[in-house]
Amino acid sequence: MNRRADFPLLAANPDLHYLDSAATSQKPAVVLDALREFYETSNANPHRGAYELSVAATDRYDAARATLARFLGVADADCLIFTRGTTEAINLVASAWGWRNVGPGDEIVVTALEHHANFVPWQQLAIGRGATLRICELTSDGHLDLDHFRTLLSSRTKVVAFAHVSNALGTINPVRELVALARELTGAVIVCDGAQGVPHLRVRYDELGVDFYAFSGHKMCGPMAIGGLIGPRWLLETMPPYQMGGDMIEFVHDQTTTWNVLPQKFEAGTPNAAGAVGLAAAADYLDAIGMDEVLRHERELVSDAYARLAAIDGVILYGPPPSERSGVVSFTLDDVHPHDLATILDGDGICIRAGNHCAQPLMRRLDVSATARASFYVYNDKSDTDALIAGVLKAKEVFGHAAV
Ligand code: 7TS
Repeated sequence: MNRRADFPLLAANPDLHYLDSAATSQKPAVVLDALREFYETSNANPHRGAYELSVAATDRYDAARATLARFLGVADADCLIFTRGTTEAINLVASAWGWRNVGPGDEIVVTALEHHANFVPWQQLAIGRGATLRICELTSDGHLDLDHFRTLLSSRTKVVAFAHVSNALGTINPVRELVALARELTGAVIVCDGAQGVPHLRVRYDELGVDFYAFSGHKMCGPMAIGGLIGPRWLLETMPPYQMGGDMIEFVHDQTTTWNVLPQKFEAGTPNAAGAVGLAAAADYLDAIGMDEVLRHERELVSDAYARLAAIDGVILYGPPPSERSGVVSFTLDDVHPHDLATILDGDGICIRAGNHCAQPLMRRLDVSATARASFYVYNDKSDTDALIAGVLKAKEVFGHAAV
């Protein structure tokens, strides 16, 4: 089905082939309308005023949280904290929980396919607290090596952090298996980076078994600078606030302060209420398509792209087979630098990502400095793949290699 017409930027640029949705998705009109409608009808600072308009803003913000909680299978909506996105959500856990609970001799387990947002906060926590960072390696086809993962886990493990889906390879990690191993062998807090999970898979937080789950709105058709952290109430209640200021306090005495209840304890300052309302509209949009259909559509496109790229002499593809990944395909072409390839493609209106995808530890393991990455979403169709393949063949010619 062609959903391109739902997205004003794409509808206005019929020749544009947007294949960088893993970086950020385009936004449907229903999301842009929701943002505008919030500011036109309900704009006031939530939680601050006793007047009707402020109550309306608060209601809209709370309703957005309830919508997201439903969409993500979170029974206790107060345990869904709005953040700027995945990066802030993971930093919140590493700071508020990590710095109190991780110490010398403890271990933190991460994986080699993490985005820096789920790697550097843990690495720096380990350095700062005298703990050890342990890194789960990958199999040759871009899956986590579960045998290695098992060997890293022990009673010393305080945190186990992994992505739901890899942004660079599209690998879908076996979350329940990872959780089962971590629960069996450690007493660790389990953190899942869902930045590439929520946009592409049907996520039921309450069934995943992880403790913390982080996500970003802008990769799931929502606005930028809104996303969230989901966590268990008992853990969130024992954690100190991450930031201090308005809204997150109960009483401020001269020398001490007590904290507000969840979720406000972790939402200091004026919230991005319009963003939350826009994000709820995005969740409703995806829900109407159905997340199973989203993944089916992406798989169809990525399978076709994978097969056609594989048929081009000089293309190397990275990661698991298409049936085991989300809508991402990472590749290199001969000795053409991925940035040069992206520039050639850009000349024909084809937007792909080139670089290390904020996953330098992964690039080292793949033994490349960068890859080209095309990522598909609900608005892409076969014409985008046709353009991609034509662009890659053209780049081969431009850089002096005979096209197949
Ligand atoms: N984790 C993963 C798996 C991601 O893909 C990203 C962003 C983040 C965390 C950070 O999300 P943010 O919304 O807080 O920035 N990934 C990408 C990408 O692949 N290209 O640009 C951003």
